[in-house]
Amino acid sequence: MTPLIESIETLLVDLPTIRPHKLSMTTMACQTMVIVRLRDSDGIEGLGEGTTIGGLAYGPESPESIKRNIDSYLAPLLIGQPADSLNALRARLARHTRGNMIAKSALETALLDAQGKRLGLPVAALLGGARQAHLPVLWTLASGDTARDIDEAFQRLEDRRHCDFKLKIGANPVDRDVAHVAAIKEALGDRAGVRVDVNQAWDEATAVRGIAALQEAGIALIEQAIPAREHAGLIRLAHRFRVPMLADEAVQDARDGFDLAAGGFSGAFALKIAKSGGLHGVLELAHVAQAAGIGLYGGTLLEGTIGTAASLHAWATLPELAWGTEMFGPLLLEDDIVETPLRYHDFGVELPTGPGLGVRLDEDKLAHYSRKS
Ligand code: MUC
Ligand code: MG
Repeated sequence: MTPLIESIETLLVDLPTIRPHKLSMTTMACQTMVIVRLRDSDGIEGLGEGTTIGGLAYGPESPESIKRNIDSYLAPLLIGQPADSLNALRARLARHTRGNMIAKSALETALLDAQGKRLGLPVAALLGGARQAHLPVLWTLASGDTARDIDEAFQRLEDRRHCDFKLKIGANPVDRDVAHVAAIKEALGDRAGVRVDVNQAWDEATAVRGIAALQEAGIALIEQAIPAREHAGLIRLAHRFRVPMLADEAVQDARDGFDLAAGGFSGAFALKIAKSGGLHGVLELAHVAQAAGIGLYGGTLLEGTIGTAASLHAWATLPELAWGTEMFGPLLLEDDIVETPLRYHDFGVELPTGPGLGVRLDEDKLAHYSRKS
């Protein structure tokens, strides 16, 4: 008998970060995850996670809106439906609700986790099978202090945790940011790759000035220097500079990817399950990028272990990603809500094995960190 979706529970979980994480639009001291527990009529439970950065600082969904919109609008569309018909369920959500891609990603993750557990298969196998079992992971230096960032980078290199670093800039005047980045690159030399993420903070004229200096300093990749909607500007920057551009906020899904590619963009796309409404949507974007010769990068919205594991299952189905991944979210958090953390070693992370996502909740930790009201 086909199992039906019986209930969907959402929890807000607040976990402190190991240090302040400073981006152009906010500084995080805590990460709030929306954890989804989806239960089917055959007793199987699927887990999902919907996470953003800094409340409403990053995008139009906040943790509270993700929870509320799942509870009020999305979950009622799924309850009572066949649990094993993911394509039909995605179409149903798309037909009756707009936007809310992080919420949809959390639900799709839970549906895939449940189906994997039901069939005894990892999520990657449901997506056609993993091509990689260990994926490279960079680290973001974003303490807001140059000397502290340099110490942090050397520690990570010594521990063989990370050998590529992304620097968050855009909060300070451009010359100060460039000096900060150049000092870190100079200290690290050829031992590590250094990239920057401006998180949309510059206008195009500032970007031209900043990128010229960053290119000179040996920076490998420039992420989202100008506002998300300025596709034409991003294409101009890609044509103007030798250093490649990485589109992040500018590219949510396959349609954005197609627009940018058709407009002549070259460089790379940051893939995020949260931007594309789940694993299938993000793989559609990856396929557009592949068809257009645009590089792939496995991105994060700083999810905890559940969202990170879900992303890894998607990235693992792709050929080697030109720019690796940034799936370090769990390492930025002081604690975890799963029984066995992901295994980070040799500058990367292992794809979890076992049915579904391959992660199990630690119920005591979950209860401890769950918001009570
Ligand atoms: C972003 O915009 O890329 C990814 C790593 C990080 O530190 O912040 C995120 C968001
Ligand atoms: Mg980014």
